[in-house]
Amino acid sequence: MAKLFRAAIMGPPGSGKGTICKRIAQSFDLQYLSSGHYLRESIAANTEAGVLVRSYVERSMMVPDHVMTRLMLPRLEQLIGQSWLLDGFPRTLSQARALNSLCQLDLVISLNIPYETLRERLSNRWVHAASGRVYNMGFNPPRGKDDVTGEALIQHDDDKPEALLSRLRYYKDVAKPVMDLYKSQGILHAVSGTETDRIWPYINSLLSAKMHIQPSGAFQTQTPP
Ligand code: G5P
Ligand code: MG
Repeated sequence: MAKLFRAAIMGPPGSGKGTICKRIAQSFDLQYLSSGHYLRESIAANTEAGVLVRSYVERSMMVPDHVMTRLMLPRLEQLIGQSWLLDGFPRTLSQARALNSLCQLDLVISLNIPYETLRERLSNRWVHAASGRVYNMGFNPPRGKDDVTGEALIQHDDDKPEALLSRLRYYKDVAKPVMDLYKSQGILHAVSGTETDRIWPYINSLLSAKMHIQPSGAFQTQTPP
């Protein structure tokens, strides 16, 4: 049986976590768990927890740690014996410690994307409110409205430059101790760049080396010499 492999991707809003995770999941056949996806699922279910979650997510604020760990850890417990990849969790030291008490990660990738790039991307970002599907008018444009439902897309107020700057400052402060923890464990790899397509070959090689396998799937061949 192949060795288990557990990884997480960290990065500020708009850094490309979701885009890269989808490529990794497809190429390396890993289970992919996105904190944002589960939060939106709980909002859609309109449970008591979902109503609480909505009040944070709508203002692009961090959801409290105890809510996050209660949402994520049971899902990971169900994946005992499987390899997986986390998108957007853990984001705080408290979340990282809770995760550590369940299992040890093999690799953490931190996306280091310049502010100007994030600003430009997020100002081009349109979202299908009900599902959370994200489009970028330049990089992955919709075919008019939402590709799946045909419903209208919206733009978040929090993606405006002033709000974005304070969100990014906050992200840095909170992420620093998490990155220090993973650095001390020798599993942190920081990747810098302005384009996902250029970052991807590096991440692809990193994962191939760490997992001792050749990737399969749609994103195998990239950047000819
Ligand atoms: P989410 O859903 O995790 P964010 O804000 O962290 O939300 P987001 O927006 O999902 O992050 P991303 O996944 O890092 O961004 O990036 P992406 O969606 O792949 O790419 C961003 C945009 O850029 C897309 O339009 C994409 O097409 C485009 N793009 C990608 N690459 C390129 C490129 O090379 N070029 C160009 N031009 N475009 C590109 O979390 C939502 C909320 O839930 C809460 C928080 O409130 C959060 O705001 N939350 C938590 N709270 C506490 N603890 C946690 N662990 C939490 N997790 C989530
Ligand atoms: Mg995302």
